Parts: sequence; structure tokens; C-alpha cells
Amino acid sequence: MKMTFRWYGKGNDSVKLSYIKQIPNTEGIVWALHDLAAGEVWPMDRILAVKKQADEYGLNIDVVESVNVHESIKMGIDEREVYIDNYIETINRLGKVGVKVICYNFMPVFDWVRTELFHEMPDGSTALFFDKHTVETIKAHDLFELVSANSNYTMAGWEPERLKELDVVLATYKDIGVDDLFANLKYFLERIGPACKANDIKMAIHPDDPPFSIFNLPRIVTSKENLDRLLKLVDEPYNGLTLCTGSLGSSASNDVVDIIKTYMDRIYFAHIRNVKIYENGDFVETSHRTADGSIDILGVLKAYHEADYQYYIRPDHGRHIWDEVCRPGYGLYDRALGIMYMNGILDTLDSLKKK
Ligand code: CS2
Ligand code: MN
Repeated sequence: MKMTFRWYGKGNDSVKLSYIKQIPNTEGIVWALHDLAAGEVWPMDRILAVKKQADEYGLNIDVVESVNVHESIKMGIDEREVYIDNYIETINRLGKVGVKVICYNFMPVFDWVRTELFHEMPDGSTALFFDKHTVETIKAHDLFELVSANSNYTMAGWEPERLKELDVVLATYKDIGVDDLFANLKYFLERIGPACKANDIKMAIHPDDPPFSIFNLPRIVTSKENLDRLLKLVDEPYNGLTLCTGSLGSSASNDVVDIIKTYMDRIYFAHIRNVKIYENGDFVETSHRTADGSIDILGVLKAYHEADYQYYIRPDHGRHIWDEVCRPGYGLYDRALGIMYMNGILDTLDSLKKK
């Protein structure tokens, strides 16, 4: 498997490519043009600029996370045609620079949701925290205010421009249920299929985070049952998964090791994140170490190792430690520790296999 590290781009990330290069065993960056609105065609010169920057450090750019899906596509309204055409054009352009996997999500309106970005932990570190009761009772607008008051960086998908029309968007989703969302995903996947095949690009859908409905919005990438349904929607290799242990695993009913073993051949991107789930349904993102959270990260890595997994893996969110000033969840230190934890496990498994 190929180790990668998410990078938000020059001027948009506290982590430098020269630092990423120094994390042992790290071969590539996971990147995107984050300033572009969902639905825009990615300019070729900007794609080439990222490739040039990565090339300087010998890092690959095989995985893009995310090419965001325009809301009209998720809603299934006529306007989607032009945005699907734009998506196809972006796929074609990414194909030209050798991109192999596109991670995306199909969550209505919001990307990941937390109630606190810098929740203080007993050891003095801070971490992303989800308070279930707050999310069940607060208005989306108010949560946005609450979270953005604390940070220079907004949560992905919570950009102010995108939230301007929040009320209108939320109202539209009142008539869209789980079945509709599945149907709209199928339509999207079928339309982009030929471009994916022509460019040998795999689409890897990211689970909903958290994996249950929030603000009464439908969510579909939430459980083993639904993963099964979505892989069968378009039962072709290009329709695959980003298996995010922390997203799926923040619902105690999801057995991530079992899910990974079941869908191994359609997982193109592995996100390794540990979370500790509390009895009331709250959860906090912990270090990657198995003993620190509720997810069997060791079991997860054993499953990938056992299957001789050939695709991409990365540490997902980390805590904020050693006074690092960084994007919430995306500092250098804890994610680099996560990689070394994974390296240790994988090297050990390798040596046991050789015996
Ligand atoms: C990521 C997601 O930070 C994260 O949790 O794993 O934001 C992910 O990038 C998107 O959902 C993919 O579209
Ligand atoms: Mn993830």
C-alpha cells in the first residue's frame, strides 16, 4: 500500500511539502484546488502547478481529495447537467497528469460536522469533538457561528459563501429522501463512468461524517448495508470507496474491520482515524493508537496487510499537539506520529509474514 499525506496547497496549509517529504515512507500528497467552488472546472495550469511543486519533492499526486460535487447533482435537479459535464472535464484533466483516485462525498450541504474544533484533552492537547445533543438541538446557522468563532480556518464545506443560501438549500432537501439521494448518485456515477474508464480513474466515495442524519438531511454512506447498496448501484470497478475508519467508526454499530474485509476489492483509499465514542453518543478524535480510542486500528491494518492492499492510505485527522498552529485536524505532528504508528505495525506484520 502507498502512504500519503493530505496537503491543502501552498499558502493554504501550515505544513510544507519539505516536511511531508521527511515523514518516513510517505510517497505522495493528497491534494485539491480548495479555493474553487464545487462545480467549477479545474484549470489545467493550476493542476500542472501542483504537479510541479510535488515533483520537486518526489511526491506523487495520484490521489485527489476532493473534487466536490455540486449541490444540484445531489438534489437531482436539471441544473445538474452542466455541473456533471464540468465534473467530466475535470476528470479528463486530472487523467492527463496521472491521477488515479478521486475521493469525493455525497453528503447534502455539509462535509464533516463537529461542535468543537479545539476540545481540550486531559493531556493538554486539543482535538475535534462531536457533542451529539448539541447537534440534535442547535440550528445549522448557529453551529456554524459557534465553530467559526474559534478558528481561522473553516470546516470543509462550511465556507461562508456556501452557507449564504443555507435556508433555501435546507428547504429543498425536505422533499429529498434516502432513495432519491441513491438515485441521484447512480445518475451521477453512470454519467461520469466513461470518463473514469477512459482515464483509468477510480471514484472513491467518502463515508458521511458522522454516519447518521443531521439537521434532518438525508445521508446514505453510513453503514455496511448502505455501502453494499451503493457498490451495487453501479457494479463496476470505477465505483469504489474511501474507507474512513473514523467516519464509519463514530457509529458504534459499524464494525469497520468487518466492513474493510468485505469490500476490500473496491477500497481505493484508506483513511486511518481513531475516535473514542462515549456512552451518550458524543465522540472525540484521538491519537491513531488503538488503545486510545474505540476503533481497532491494529485490526484495520492487519486486514489491509493480509489482503496485500495495493492502493493508497493516509492518516486522517490528528490532534493538535506541541503547540502547533494548524488547520483543525490537519497539523503535521500528530498525523506524522500516526504514520509512524502505522509504519511500525506494517513493518512488524511484514517481518512476521517472512518468517
Ligand atoms: C475528510 C473529509 O477531513 C475529513 O474528514 O476525510 O472532509 C473528506 O475530505 C471529504 O468528505 C471527502 O469529500
Ligand atoms: Mn476521512
